[in-house]
Amino acid sequence: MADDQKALRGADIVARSLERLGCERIFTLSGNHIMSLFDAALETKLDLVHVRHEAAAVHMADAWGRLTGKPGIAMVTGGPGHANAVGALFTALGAESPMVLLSGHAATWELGRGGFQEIRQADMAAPVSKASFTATSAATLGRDVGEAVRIASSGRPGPVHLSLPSDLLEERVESNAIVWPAPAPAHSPSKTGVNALMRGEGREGVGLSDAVADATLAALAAAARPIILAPPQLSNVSGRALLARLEAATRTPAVIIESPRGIADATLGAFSDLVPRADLIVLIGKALDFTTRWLGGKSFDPNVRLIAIDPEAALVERAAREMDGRLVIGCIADVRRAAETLIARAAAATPRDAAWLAQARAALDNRPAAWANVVAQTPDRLHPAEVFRVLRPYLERDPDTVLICDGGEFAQWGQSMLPVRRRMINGVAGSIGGSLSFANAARLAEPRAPVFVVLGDGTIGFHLAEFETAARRNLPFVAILGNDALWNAESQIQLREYGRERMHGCTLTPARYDLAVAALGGHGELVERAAGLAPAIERALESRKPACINVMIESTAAPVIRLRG
Ligand SMILES: Cc1ncc(C[n+]2csc(CCOP(=O)(O)OP(=O)(O)O)c2C)c(N)n1
Ligand SMILES: [Mg+2]
Repeated sequence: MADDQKALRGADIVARSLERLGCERIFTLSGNHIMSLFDAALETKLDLVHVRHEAAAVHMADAWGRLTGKPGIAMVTGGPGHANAVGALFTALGAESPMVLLSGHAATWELGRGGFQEIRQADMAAPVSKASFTATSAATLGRDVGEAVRIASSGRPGPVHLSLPSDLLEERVESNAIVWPAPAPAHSPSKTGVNALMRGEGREGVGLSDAVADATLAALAAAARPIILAPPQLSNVSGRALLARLEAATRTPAVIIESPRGIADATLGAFSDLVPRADLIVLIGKALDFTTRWLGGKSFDPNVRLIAIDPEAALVERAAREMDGRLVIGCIADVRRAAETLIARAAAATPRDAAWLAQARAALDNRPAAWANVVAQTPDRLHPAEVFRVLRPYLERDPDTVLICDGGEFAQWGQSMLPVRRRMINGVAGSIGGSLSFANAARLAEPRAPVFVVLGDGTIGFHLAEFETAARRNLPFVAILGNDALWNAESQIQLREYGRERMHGCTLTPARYDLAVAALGGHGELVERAAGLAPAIERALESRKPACINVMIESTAAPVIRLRG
């Protein structure tokens, strides 16, 4: 029956609004408060991908947003389901990932009366969301969903939470009273709706004026050793391509800061040794924060100057405060539009000498020669470098391969030694555990090219059951598990800070995760020698199942790459 002939439930309005906004699938886990939404989805083309923990649904929506650029949608039940989901929003927030968490919620008439699973959900999600709100009327549910999707992908992208009280989902609304969402924009939107300053301008996002672009280019030209730092939101294929064009146009190294290790990210080679020589830093959408060490300490020249271009006025103001007179230009602008303007205006400028850029690229590409030959000193164990030397050619076979790296010491080796074209890492949040969910979402977004995951044995325990989701949904990927029977990253801190005799609370058993994965319907391999790894990868790929290669590794600290010494 057509929409205009029959009153619709609030749940139908939500489901149809998502469809109108171009959403294809929802990552979810069932619960009393959202069964009306499961029912409503039957009347749409929406694919419900249901998972084994609410945090996994959020991680999948996060990965979907990062990979496709379109907001990923997670849907969980109220109370405990919402509480489980909230923790994972922290990762999406750090990664600047466009995604929406829809949470079921106690009925409005129950609120304040001790309703079933009643809790202040919007308050709970607020610190880890870009916006967090609760629907208040059935008729406007569609507009609320539209607003959530719009905010998630505007300005600095990020997670948005919307709670949906169960009575509003059940309520019927006459078709002429329904407020549908505005249709999704044709391009990735660049508007910055959460910023009051920009709302005031009444424009679809803010570009960089020619005058500010030219002043920025002039400052770059006058600097001897400038560096451009870019945000996680550019770490996808289109963002990296844009940044490469900006680097070429300005002949200035342009680097994404997407790891909690910041400028010392092992992906960036010996970059941290180059940074103290910089005399001008241009932050284009990158927050001045711990990852950039606030441009202070030994990592930076005390006279280094800053240009801050950011979609959020508050971050430009923060940069001005932190820099105490050394902020030479501060400007509110959309990141991609600003980069495009700089590229266009740079064409008219005299190109700077390419020597500094060449030095910077050499530092970024720097990897110790010893890594080509290093082998484990322990029998029946592999050194992480041995693992990634074997894995690398498999990644390079197909340019569309997706690489997912979790946190921990083993995964840092992977981040450092494997190519980055289409890669997701845990990100600035520094949280571990999302990678198996990322892999499931990546496989749904990329049905053909291989998906590889690199993670540690501590981390795999967070969402091991997602192998069941993968097997049930027929989502093959290959997880390379570095098993050192240790939470090694934390163990390394104990060794460094408190001494060998005070190391405790971080050991695990060399558990057979490969057998667990096989029991969940996947493919498992145990590898104890380097020669066994390539055949195991071949068999894992051939199995066309979600696979876990449990590689017994020597416990090794994360790599540190220096230009000297
Ligand atoms: C959600 C979350 N919990 C805890 C930590 C702290 N943490 C970071 S790395 C790590 C150890 C990871 O161990 P494993 O996965 O085995 O990797 P390894 O370091 O041993 O290679 C821990 C506990 C974190 N970053 N995020
Ligand atoms: Mg470990």
